[in-house]
Amino acid sequence: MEAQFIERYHSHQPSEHQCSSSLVKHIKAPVDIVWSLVRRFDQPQKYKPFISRCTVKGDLTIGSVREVNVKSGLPATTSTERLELLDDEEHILGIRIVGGDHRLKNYSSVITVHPETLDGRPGTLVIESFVVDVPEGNTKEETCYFVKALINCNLKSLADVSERMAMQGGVLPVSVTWSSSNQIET
Ligand code: A8S
Repeated sequence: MEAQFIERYHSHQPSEHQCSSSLVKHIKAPVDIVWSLVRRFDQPQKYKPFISRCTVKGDLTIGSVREVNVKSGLPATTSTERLELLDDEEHILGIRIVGGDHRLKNYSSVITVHPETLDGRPGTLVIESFVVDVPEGNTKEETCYFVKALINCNLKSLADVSERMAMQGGVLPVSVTWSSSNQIET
């Protein structure tokens, strides 16, 4: 399954001076909850732990640009990012970094979310992939390691926030939910 999704949505074509990779996370929350966080191009700080602020110029359609402020302690303060792809049917978000005071040039990423069953409950498979230039003075390995560490933090936090939201949804025991909804319908 994973391999098929990666082939279908995450096949970047890195050139010689670029690095590319994909990361996978399994989340114990329904796909709707996870997608509701991922799709908010205007509010990445809802789950991304390194982002302090975000402002969007535009109407959140393809081509909209967001200005992201990064928390202190990181090797950057701002990033300018363009919305490349937002598909609410297939659950795909694509962005491209077009500016900022960091070292990630020609960075673009795709994140997709897919329903799956985890321990017999609705869960979500999240896949995020990227391609980026290897900066002068760095190796491919170093660049990949740095970006993957950041994305892993984002995906871990996405899981934490989603799972908390799923818990707060206050799912009733199956029997109670069923009998009460049956009574309303009949
Ligand atoms: C994302 C992915 C990444 C964000 C990186 C890799 C970044 O926001 C941080 C540090 C940097 O040096 C680059 O989807 C940049 O957020 C946390 C400012 C772009």
